[in-house]
Amino acid sequence: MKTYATSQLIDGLRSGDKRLLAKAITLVESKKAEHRDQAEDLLKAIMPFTGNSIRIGITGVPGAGKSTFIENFGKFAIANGKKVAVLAVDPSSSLNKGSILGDKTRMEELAREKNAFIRPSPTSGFLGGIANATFESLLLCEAAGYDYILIETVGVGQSEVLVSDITDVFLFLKIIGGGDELQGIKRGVMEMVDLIFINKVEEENRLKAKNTKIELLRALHFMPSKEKDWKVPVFLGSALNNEGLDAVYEKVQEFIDLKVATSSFEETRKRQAEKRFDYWVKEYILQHTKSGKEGETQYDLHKKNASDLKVNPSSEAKVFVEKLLKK
Ligand SMILES: Nc1nc2c(ncn2[C@@H]2O[C@H](COP(=O)(O)OP(=O)(O)OP(=O)(O)O)[C@@H](O)[C@H]2O)c(=O)[nH]1
Ligand SMILES: [Mg+2]
Repeated sequence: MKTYATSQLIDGLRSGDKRLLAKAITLVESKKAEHRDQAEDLLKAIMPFTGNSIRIGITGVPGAGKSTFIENFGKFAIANGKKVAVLAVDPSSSLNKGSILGDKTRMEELAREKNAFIRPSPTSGFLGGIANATFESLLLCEAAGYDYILIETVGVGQSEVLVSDITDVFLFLKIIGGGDELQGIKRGVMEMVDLIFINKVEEENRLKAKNTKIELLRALHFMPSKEKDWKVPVFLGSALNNEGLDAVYEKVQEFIDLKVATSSFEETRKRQAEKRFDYWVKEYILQHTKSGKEGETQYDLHKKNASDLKVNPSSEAKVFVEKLLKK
């Protein structure tokens, strides 16, 4: 990786250079010790310019139409004078180490917009998970002046870092007949969701979609509300035909206004920052214990003990950490 001076990255992203914004993201994504110092310098320097975007997580089963939705929603926001960044997380790319060609091509029109920035990232491989550095990437996009950060991810399953841990709005894209269990509608999603958009509603399935909406509203009625004074709305529309996205756009603003008015906006961001702090504490402790020749040897040795199945992994981890932190 070609190295850039921190000041060069800051000036670049602040002045709207998308190539340098991309370089900055690559830097914060790196776990290499030699990159971490610079990454932290960079994040420290841009901190005053962060926090001003609306962060939206968009989830749905593969093929639900997330990328199509983001493309048209993004274009709508841009037409309203906003700048839009997209962080698309592709679970498969961590397997083949590739980037998400599919998403890139599907968001072609948005990618051509001057006021749009699209960044595909690999995930840690978990459904609903986001890449380890998605939060830090989001901060860089904010410092670069983007008003909306749209994060695309599949499902909401178990993961170390969930998209709802770093966003203000959680939007669930549902398709009819996809199997509710499969779509995580029974649990998980319903507890986290702020807005639901039933996608691919066209003439032939409109009636079915309306019934699905009634069922969803009924189910939501029995859920404890995540946000005081907020009833999760269910929209019908078509991302492909650009139908219903303007209503979502307005509703997102209404939701943000409500959260700001009740202080829940700031409170949520504070709780999220605490979680992020804990994430990095663990990460840096792991890196610290593994650093240096002795650390590396000890790490490999104790990990091997665990993999031999003779000792239990948690006890072995405790022995390893205590030994190294005492040194
Ligand atoms: N008929 C119809 N097709 C749509 C609609 N929205 C998306 N599609 C199509 O559904 C397919 C999948 O759309 P994507 O936007 O790639 O879906 P995705 O959720 O991003 O998929 P993954 O990234 O693979 O999880 C594409 O062929 C889209 O053209 C819609 O409103 N109506
Ligand atoms: Mg997609």
